[in-house]
Amino acid sequence: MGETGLTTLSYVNTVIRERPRQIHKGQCGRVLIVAGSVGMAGACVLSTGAALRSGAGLVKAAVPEEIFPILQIAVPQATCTNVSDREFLRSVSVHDAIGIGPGMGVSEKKYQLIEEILSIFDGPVVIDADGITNLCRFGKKTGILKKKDNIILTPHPGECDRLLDALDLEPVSVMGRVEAAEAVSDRTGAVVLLKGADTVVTSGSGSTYINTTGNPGMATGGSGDVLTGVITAFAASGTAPLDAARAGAFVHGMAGDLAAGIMGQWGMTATDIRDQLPATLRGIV
Ligand code: NPW
Ligand code: AMP
Ligand code: MG
Repeated sequence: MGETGLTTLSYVNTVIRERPRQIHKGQCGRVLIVAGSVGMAGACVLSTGAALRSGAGLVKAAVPEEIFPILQIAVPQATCTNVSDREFLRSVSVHDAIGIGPGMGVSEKKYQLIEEILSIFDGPVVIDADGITNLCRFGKKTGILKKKDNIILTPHPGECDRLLDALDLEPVSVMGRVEAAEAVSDRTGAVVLLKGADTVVTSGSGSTYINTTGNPGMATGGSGDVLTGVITAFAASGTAPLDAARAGAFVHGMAGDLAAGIMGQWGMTATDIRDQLPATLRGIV
């Protein structure tokens, strides 16, 4: 284990900057969110909404057609495309960053979709939740797990255990949080964000940072789906993967702290975290 640093407000101030006066929406980041399924449309609503609330200029959700109406009503600013339509794959490369996984479901077909997107797209890709589970369950041991630039993996400890198992490593409880995150990063080449109190963000041993925001009120369903949207938006704006993950964890945690201040840790939900993103960013920029 190398030295670890902290992610603080003064660092995030250097990453999230004032917008140039002449900027237009096409220059603020084109985000694609591949998430949601019947029964988990909410995960996509949260990621997509969070990306919009984190400065993304244009956001598209790739979802099953059955849940278009939910998305279009809950997030009217986003467009929808049918994730099962192969035509959709042709538009993948116009995006600046892609977020894959929240509530997408776990199946061989979903795994193949992820592989296909990764083979087409060289920009930053945030892989979370079912995206990680698909890679672990259906990817060959050397599969995802083959080194590719620009990948950000955002596991919670349960998902991290799946990654560690796929890599023939011990679970988080044995390795320790920092060591586990660093090991996954070293082996995959990805930036790894291990969620929880004191979120760890690392691009491998020697470049590891502990987040300083957030609270136990964030232990609520959908909280991580919001984080996917935040990090994808930051990456789409041109922020490098390690910085996007560190700033994303900080901003998400700070929005959680604002939400807890208003709603309390017991009653706050993921939508409260999403809804505090604008005030959080207003306080930073
Ligand atoms: P246990 O049993 O709790 O101790 P899963 P998921 C273990 C979507 N969602 N935090 C845990 O252990 C997500 O985006 C949709 C969490 C259990 O064995 C995913 O796509 C919502 N778990 C999908 O649901 C809102 C921890 O890991 C396993 C842990 C499934 O995601 C909710 C849980 O992992 C949700 O976001 C930790 N600190 N440590 C929606 N409204 O549409 C250990 N575990 O099975 O991948 O379940 O995280 O709920
Ligand atoms: P997920 O499990 O994917 O929904 O993600 C949960 C999100 O809430 C992550 O960003 C975690 O870091 C955050 N979170 C969960 N529990 C805590 C906690 N006790 N303290 C701080 N942040 C937390
Ligand atoms: Mg999650």
